[in-house]
Amino acid sequence: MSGNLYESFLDVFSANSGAPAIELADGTTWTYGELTDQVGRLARRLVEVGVEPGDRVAVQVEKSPQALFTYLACFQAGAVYLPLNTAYTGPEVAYFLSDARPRCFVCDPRRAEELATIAGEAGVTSILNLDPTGFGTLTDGLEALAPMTEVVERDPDDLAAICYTSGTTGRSKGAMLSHRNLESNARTLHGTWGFQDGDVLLHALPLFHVHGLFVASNTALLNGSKMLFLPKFDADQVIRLLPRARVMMGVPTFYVRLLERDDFTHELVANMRLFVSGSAPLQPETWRQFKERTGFEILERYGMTEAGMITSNPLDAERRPGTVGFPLPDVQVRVAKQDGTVLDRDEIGILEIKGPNLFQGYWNKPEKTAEEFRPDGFFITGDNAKIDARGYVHIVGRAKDLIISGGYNVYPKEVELTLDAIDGVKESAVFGVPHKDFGEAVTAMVVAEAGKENALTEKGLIDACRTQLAGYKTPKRVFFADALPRNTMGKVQKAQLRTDYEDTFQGAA
Ligand code: MCA
Ligand code: AMP
Repeated sequence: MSGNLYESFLDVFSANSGAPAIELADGTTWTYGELTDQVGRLARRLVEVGVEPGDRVAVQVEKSPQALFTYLACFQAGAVYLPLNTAYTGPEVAYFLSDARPRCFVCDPRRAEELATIAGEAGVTSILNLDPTGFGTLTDGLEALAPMTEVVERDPDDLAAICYTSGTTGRSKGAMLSHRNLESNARTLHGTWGFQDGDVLLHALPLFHVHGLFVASNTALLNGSKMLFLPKFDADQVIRLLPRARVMMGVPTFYVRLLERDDFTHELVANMRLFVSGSAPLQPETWRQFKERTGFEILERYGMTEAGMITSNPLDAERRPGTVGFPLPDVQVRVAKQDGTVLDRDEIGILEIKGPNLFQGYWNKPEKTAEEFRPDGFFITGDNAKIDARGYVHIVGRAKDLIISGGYNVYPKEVELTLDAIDGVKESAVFGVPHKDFGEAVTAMVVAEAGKENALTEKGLIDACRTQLAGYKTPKRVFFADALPRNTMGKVQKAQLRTDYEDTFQGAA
């Protein structure tokens, strides 16, 4: 057996071939046998269009069973899966494709014309498409293809996926994840969260980030579980399906939105076993309200694209709100100062981590990779943390200048560069302020060039950003000032801006 993660999945799939793998809201179901067949045909299609082992396959499509099959087909064909958020605009996609140089790009047919030009310019030789209902040039004529039955041999350290994560400099970096990284994390989570026969996962997360793909899907696949598959989070649909589910994973916004509903009740979740939250801090208040309403203690865990999951509150011991629990069994964590001095319990510093889940570095960026690792192999997460006397990890803030909105990361620098490039903008500062629904909301302060003050409007700047940036990165509000608040060193005082504008979205849903 090689190190290809798909071989491990196949063992489970063949043992469960008659069992349901995916069920859509309208009841359409694929068994594990049908899933295996579809994945084999898609792997054949990828090979047919010239994909070779180690080639990147970039995919920017809406969530569908076929999108999940394509992900698995990449593994079977020995390719490297490169998921892209469907919110990314043309200019953003252009950057990812020119950086990663994929052999094949699968896009949404509704954007095929725009994206085919971009992909062509980036040197992509095979451009296919897939719509939200599973049709497109990727799947055309699939039934006539013989399913690939073999799994391309891969070393455990070979790349399985590249996931882009934005960076402090404004440029996204491709985190390279190996088959070992994904497999170790999936097995660890499967065990730690007690996956068992009969578990049904309510899957409402997007498929193009670590949470929905490697955490939710991989654990369910390893368990041979059924996934109730929603194209996106929709409180009505979640409420309708919860009585048939056993496990749900979500970002805090999911839980905030459910609690707003009067029909989200104790009785509705009688069949549930586990609710997991992550990607952004879950407010202790939300945790308490959820427990009061349902009797369930949400299990909060912590992770990042570069390492998958790192810590988790326990399944069978006390889950502590406001903490992210203990390091996963095969993961080491420590808290250190900027200079690398390791700190004691209860002292606040930057969390550093090491384990089989830790990525192989940033694609094409060896210097950036080197900067973020200690000589003994620990990775510097950029999250401020402390480990308390009982060993629970608390994330207490971020050393990196990062906004997390509804579970999506936004690096202010990228938004500032976009604003600064707009005619009439002298400079800008982008910061996050509290938002009831999204946790934090992207907000900007802009200084106009002399004489151009009247040419700039809030709406004009937001619209201009939207042509360049994904919607979730686009500022929800823009304020104007004569100068940015700076300290004596000339550094923009973002903490000051966050405090000054903290009430901007008060009451916003
Ligand atoms: C959508 N919009 C947002 C967000 N999502 N604005 C700010 N933050 C967001 N997260 C904007 C759109 O641009 C649009 O704006 C408007 O909201 C409606 O869009 P729609 O897609 O209908 O929004 P929604 O359905 O309400 O989506 C909110 C959501 C979604 C359900 C919270 O964003 C979501 O599923 N988030 C999950 C993210 C995730 O999976 N993160 C994991 C990353 P306009 O109308 O103005 O254009 S992995 C990770 O972080 C690590 C590894 C970890 O630990 O998990
Ligand atoms: P990403 O770059 O999308 O992988 O996001 C990773 C970042 O999300 C981490 O570095 C943390 O800042 C944040 N994060 C993930 N889970 C949690 C959590 N449970 N509590 C606080 N922050 C979290």
